[in-house]
Amino acid sequence: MSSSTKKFTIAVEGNIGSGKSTVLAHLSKSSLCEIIAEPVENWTNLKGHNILAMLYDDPHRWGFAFQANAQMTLAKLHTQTTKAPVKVMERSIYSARYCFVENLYRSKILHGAEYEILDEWFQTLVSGGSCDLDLIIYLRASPETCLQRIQMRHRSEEESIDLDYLQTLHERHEEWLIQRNRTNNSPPVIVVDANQTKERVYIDTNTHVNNLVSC
Ligand code: DCP
Repeated sequence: MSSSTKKFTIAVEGNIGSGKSTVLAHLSKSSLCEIIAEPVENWTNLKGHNILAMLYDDPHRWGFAFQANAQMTLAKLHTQTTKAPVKVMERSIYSARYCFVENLYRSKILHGAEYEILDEWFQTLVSGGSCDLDLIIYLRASPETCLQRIQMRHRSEEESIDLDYLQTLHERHEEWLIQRNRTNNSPPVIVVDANQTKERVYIDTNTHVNNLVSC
């Protein structure tokens, strides 16, 4: 396939509040990119149930159900085709597994049996190759910066998020994307300093998308 017709899939990853949505809104202006937004609307209104709020209210009760649903909705988005050369996803099934499921398990919120069920499901969903990525752009921000941004945007479900939670999620992202503890079939990772102004983050991200398409 020539470079002009080849298609690419990128996932934009990073902690809660790292700025993924604003980067995606910016990339949506490029004719190269088609954006697949994270299904937060599905999570705040699953046939009338706000499972994101339920998760934060009672993570022991709802952690498994929330993550099972997140895995399924993300797996569907991975199979979605696009016309533009670059499909840009907000998060992926991989961060659901390696950051959120892992974090809930290590915090003893998910039971070992629930963790194994989610993992087996995950392995099955990714085994066929339909969730493969060509590149991950990691918006790397300090947990303190993320907390400030979360507090500024006032998403009502997220009022209970504190620095400790963001710190542990940050560690999961670092293990996965910097220490590369999950090496099997991992795509290249580009790190963007997301503590910078959003204008600088846009410039850096655009450069990486253009480089991917032109190489
Ligand atoms: N979430 C979760 N488990 C997942 C995925 C997301 O608990 N597998 C939660 C964390 C947040 C909300 O869903 O409360 C959305 O988180 P994201 O970081 O995916 O999206 P944001 O909109 O917060 O990202 P950003 O602020 O970077 O735009």
